[in-house]
Amino acid sequence: MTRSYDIIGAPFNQLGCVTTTQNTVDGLRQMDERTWIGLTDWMGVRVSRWGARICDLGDVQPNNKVKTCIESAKKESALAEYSEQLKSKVLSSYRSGNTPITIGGDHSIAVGTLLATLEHYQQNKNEKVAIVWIDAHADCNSTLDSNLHGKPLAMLTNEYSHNGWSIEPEVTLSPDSIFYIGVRDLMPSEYEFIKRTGIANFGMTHLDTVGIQAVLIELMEKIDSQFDRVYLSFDYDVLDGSVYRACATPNVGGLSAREALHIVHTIASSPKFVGADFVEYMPELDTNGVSKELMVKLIDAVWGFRA
Ligand SMILES: [Mn+2]
Repeated sequence: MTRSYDIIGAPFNQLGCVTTTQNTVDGLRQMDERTWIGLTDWMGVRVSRWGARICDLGDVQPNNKVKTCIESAKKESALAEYSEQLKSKVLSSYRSGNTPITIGGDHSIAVGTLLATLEHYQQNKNEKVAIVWIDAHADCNSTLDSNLHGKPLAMLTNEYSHNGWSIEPEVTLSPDSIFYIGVRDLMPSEYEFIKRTGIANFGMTHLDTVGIQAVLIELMEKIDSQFDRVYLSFDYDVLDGSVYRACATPNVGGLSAREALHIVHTIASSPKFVGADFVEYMPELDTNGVSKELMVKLIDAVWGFRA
């Protein structure tokens, strides 16, 4: 099967602990004086020389309602509205038979991409979707404090119930469909939630002990035997923060570039793979362009290329 990939920009960076109105997706697309690489140029090479089928659909810009909600500090309402916008773009990619790759934005944009994924596969086709969440953080904080980019999995599993937030039962994410890789910085409510629900957590200690290949074999066996589809959500901060610091919350002791490329390539090679997010990368914090080069390589790994 030759896949057709859609790139969808989600430059929504208002719900993290560092906000920006700069277009973080364009920062990744464009080549600049620091590096020889930019996503647009690289995509052009894959399409023209390698026959890849990739189309950049442009950005889902927050509409005026989202902006008004942000200005009046109605963050849950802003996210609900932006998620509707992003969801319809991702759904149309699925309906065209394509594989959407959404580039954020902070991790709150995964609410929109996953609502589309759960509506298309879980609600409409009654298929079970595994969500592989590659992140330094568990992003299932259900308390009212701190920022919404640390809560998308609480919001999608209906564990978060503040300021009118709720999810329809048909598209609620089941905790047993979540697989963490690289999580190493939990909040108490997250620790309790993971313990209570038994979410699979391939943390760094486990990775240190058995190695990345053993983790991937175990993960892919579970997906092959228990799920119909797999979706990948990649948070830049899962990478080792001693090198990769172009985000709001760099975290030392994470994945190496090789490990991250191996994980992304393996999951995206599965016939059950349906789509991916890449979030939290902030080009303006990328002082030497190394992170940008890795981000482009990671997306290239989704397209099936790996060196
Ligand atoms: Mn995250």
